[in-house]
Amino acid sequence: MDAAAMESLILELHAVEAYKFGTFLLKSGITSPIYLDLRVLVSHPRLLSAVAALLGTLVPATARPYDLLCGVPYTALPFASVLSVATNIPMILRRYHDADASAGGASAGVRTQGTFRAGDTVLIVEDLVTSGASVLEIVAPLRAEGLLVADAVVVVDRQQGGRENLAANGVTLHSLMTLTEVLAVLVSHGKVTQDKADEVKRFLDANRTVAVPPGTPVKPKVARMPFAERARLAVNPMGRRLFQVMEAKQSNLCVAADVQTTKQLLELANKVGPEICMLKTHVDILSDFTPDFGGKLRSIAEEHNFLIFEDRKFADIGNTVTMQYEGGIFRISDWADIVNAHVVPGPGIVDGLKLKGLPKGRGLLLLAEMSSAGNLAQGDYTAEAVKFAEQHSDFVMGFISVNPASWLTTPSSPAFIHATPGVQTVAGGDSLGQQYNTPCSVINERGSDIIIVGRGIIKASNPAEAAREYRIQGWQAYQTSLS
Ligand code: S5P
Repeated sequence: MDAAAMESLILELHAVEAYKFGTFLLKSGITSPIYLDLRVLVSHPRLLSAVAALLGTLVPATARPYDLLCGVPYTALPFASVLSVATNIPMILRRYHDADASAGGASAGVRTQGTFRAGDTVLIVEDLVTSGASVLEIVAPLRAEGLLVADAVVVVDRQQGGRENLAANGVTLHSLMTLTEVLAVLVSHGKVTQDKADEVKRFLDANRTVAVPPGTPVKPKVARMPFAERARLAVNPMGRRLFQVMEAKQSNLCVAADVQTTKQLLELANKVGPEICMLKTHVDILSDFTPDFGGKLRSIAEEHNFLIFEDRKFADIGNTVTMQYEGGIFRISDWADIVNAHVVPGPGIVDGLKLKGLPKGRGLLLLAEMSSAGNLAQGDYTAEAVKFAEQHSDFVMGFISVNPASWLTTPSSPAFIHATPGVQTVAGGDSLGQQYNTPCSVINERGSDIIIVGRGIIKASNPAEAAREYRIQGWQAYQTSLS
């Protein structure tokens, strides 16, 4: 917007009393000598539609195309609606508080309304930004649903840290005007006195960085190194390869293929293959296992470039597990790139598995934690699993973890990978003790690397599509958490 257009817009907003001078307590908790009330625009449709159109020019769709608009409730909803109608870009609606979602009515419980798909890009529309907290409150749940949010447009940037807080969370702020620009125009047109303007300036100088209030979903708790760098740190070759596959396919999704027959499993592997870095099997569930199963699965894995993880959960003494790993009907070590083990028997279990697995270039995940309610893998037990891994980093590539952020302390930890089961798009559980967290929480808050999803994908009406959505959510969460 050029200077003349901005000047006339500022004067028009002044004429409808959008700028108020006095003493005001802002949502961010600070007392301000100026208050911007853009709600008044609903009484001035022509001006409202002019402002909405200008907001639409801030991020030209040609520069950064977006699929959807989302207004921050409530003041910005009319701006977003008018812009949506004018541009034919659909909107989505977020409720103001989660509590609103539990109110009765047909849409009770629905958090984001409107039609959208994971991977759609969303432009956030807001009236003004102080700390940026209101925008971040909307961005976090949208991202948790797999939507991509990179830009927010606002009428006024109050220049109090919002731009920086948003940038720290991967959102670029685009504003029609700043508070400084508003003051300059109003003073030059004699609409406010120089004294008043100076008071506002002093206030701005004293409140340049308004902190985001506690509890606002902000930067992920976990800052991490890119998988590509961690591939170089990994000691176990299969661990290195997994990091590389994840980077190449932009996928940190592992599907738990808990189906009953080899036919179903191979079909599923073909369907979800393009989306995953790893396929997890429970081969002892299959009712029709035949010795050619491993070869068939390996050729699908090669075609789609994923690794095979047999979730055998070995738990016996070293000598026994060597036989369980190599022999029997399943001959797991012949076809599974990765297996896992409990640490309850002591380090001998790792020695035993390593004896058979290492010469074949395989890798081992240790169960440091479990997802089921009331499980005993915690505290000292988890710490022991870390010690075992460090002592055998040539074979142990990482962990089955649930909340590694709470126990990751050792310097070697970036070399190890964390895979977390108990993942669905909605937190909750099943009737047998399974506990679910969302992809965003698993990666960003709990500090894991890989989401393991079973029923969330295999019971979906379209598992390939569901896998795509989980992959996007998991990968987006990873990207947000890059340091
Ligand atoms: O602690 C654990 C460890 C594992 S490997 N909790 C788990 O749920 N798993 C496995 O992850 C479990 O055996 C199943 O194959 C998968 C979770 O499946 P879902 O259907 O609950 O997603």
